[in-house]
Amino acid sequence: MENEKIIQQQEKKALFISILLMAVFISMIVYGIKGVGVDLPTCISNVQPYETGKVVQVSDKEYEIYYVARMWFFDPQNVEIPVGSKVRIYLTSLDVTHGLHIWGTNVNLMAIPNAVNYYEVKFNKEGEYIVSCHEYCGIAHQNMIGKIIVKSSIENLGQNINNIQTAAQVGGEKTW
Ligand SMILES: [Cu+2]
Repeated sequence: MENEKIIQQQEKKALFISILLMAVFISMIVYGIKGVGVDLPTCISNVQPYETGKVVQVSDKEYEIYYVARMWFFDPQNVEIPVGSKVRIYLTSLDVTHGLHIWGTNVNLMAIPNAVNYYEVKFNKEGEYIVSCHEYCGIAHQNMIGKIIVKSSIENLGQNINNIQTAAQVGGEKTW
């Protein structure tokens, strides 16, 4: 009888600790999403697969980069944006499965033919961010390198203005 009581108490303790642990784990997930802004990359269906890469300036510090991955380069290869920009990244592939990782950020997407993957990132620090393929895609896989150059102000951007379309030019349309 005495033994049963002790076992019951120990069971209660174990139950309490496991519930407490569950609460800690769930609150860590909530903190990750709300506090740190951790998000999962998503495959989206409201953007048609496209064949040419482009950079769209939506507003002052808001950009969209439409990446195309193919053997063995990214289009666009180099992109310049002002510091503090919010960038929506769209990615598709024209041939095989590639990957896209932006060094120093948590952007890590797969480039899949006939599908568009999406992630949003904010660049708070100036510098050159390497964009590389992380999915072995053939003989020249290691050449799949691009750059996102984050500059202190928009006046310093040296890129060809023809490569940038404003949202008005695109007409807010996300289909081609
Ligand atoms: Cu590759």
